[in-house]
Amino acid sequence: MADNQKMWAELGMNLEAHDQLCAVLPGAIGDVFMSQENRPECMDYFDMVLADVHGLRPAELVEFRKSGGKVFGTFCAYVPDEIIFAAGGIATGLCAGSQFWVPGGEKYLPANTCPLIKAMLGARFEKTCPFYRLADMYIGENTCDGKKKAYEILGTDVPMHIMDLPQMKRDKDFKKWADEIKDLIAVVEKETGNKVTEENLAETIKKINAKRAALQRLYDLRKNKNVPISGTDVLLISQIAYYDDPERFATMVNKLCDELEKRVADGVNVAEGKKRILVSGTPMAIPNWKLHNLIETSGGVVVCEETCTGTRYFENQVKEDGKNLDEMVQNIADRYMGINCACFTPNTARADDVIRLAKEWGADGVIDISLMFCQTYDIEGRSLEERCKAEGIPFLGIETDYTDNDAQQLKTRIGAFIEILG
Ligand code: BJ8
Repeated sequence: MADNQKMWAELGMNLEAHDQLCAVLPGAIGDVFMSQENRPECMDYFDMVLADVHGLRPAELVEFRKSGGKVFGTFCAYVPDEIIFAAGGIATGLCAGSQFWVPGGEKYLPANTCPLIKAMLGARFEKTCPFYRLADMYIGENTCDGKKKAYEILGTDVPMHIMDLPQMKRDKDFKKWADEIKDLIAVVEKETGNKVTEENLAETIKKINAKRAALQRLYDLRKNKNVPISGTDVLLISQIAYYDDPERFATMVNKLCDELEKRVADGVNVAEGKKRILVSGTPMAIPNWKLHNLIETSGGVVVCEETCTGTRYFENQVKEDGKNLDEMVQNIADRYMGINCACFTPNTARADDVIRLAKEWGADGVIDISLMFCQTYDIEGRSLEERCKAEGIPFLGIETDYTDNDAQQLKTRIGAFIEILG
């Protein structure tokens, strides 16, 4: 802890404010995670990472920087980690899921902005997140309007590169995204002083694919009638995926999956008598566990997430058959353009995904979440509801933020929804 304090001070953090943030974490971990019964033993690793979330990984990244390495902060599932790692850099997620950072963000943004975006700015400008402090460069992306404008403000304080994400999926958009990835290559090469080559890119494509495969394996285990792990625990793992070392992360997830396979064989079920819920919608950045906690303490179990802290992050591999840099980049572009975010139009494929996932994971109902003031997901929620209803899948739409102000009301609504699932 003393070492952490020294590191945080050297990173120029506001230690007093940061102490306040750290003070609430143990209680939250106890309430949300430790109160669960019959957790898999291999959750130990992820619990440890969480307990020292601002210490362990930041210390590794600080050491990496001391040896000349460059760290790139990212905010979106479309930014291809493969490129950053191929250039010898490290990519780390900078998603912000705590209400603690929201008031800080409101100093720069209108109050009616999505809490995720406000928290991003609060985390940076209030100097209370080591990841935000240590990243040498941020890689943003043109997705929703709020993020776009927030990146302009972040860019006044930290080097930023913005990727221009196409918002349609025509052939020319796939090519355009490949061009954007080539621009990213030039940016990270300049920052790191290293070249992206066919050899190192082929290696990182395999490495990130292995991480995706581990997550897919974990998710597939939740298809079982006996659910071997809670949705809350899997959400934590999906959040950690954004910033842990990819190889170590894949190893630990696979180790957990070995244990879960045994649990399934032994008939262990952490959700006896509970209703199976598919969660869809906006991402839940760490430490946003609000919805999962409400569902899983109201008679439900989350068996799958169609979110960027869920299937959108890991479904579909990058093809490994690229014979030269151009082909490899196009393969990367094709995989990422397969993500169905609500910032695209038309985006009917996302509803197809939700229906497919609900069927494959045997969900009794879908709970769709939109972070407050997220127009694209909120608007899409309506057509999603129609599609689900047409398929006979019960649907509940929720709009919420990071506060607990609506927790009681949501618990009542979620409880009532789960009850009608029979
Ligand atoms: S690929 S979901 S990570 S853009 S919730 S900030 S959309 S107003 S996060 Fe996202 Fe990439 Fe899409 Fe995924 Fe804006 Fe909506 Fe806020 Fe959002």
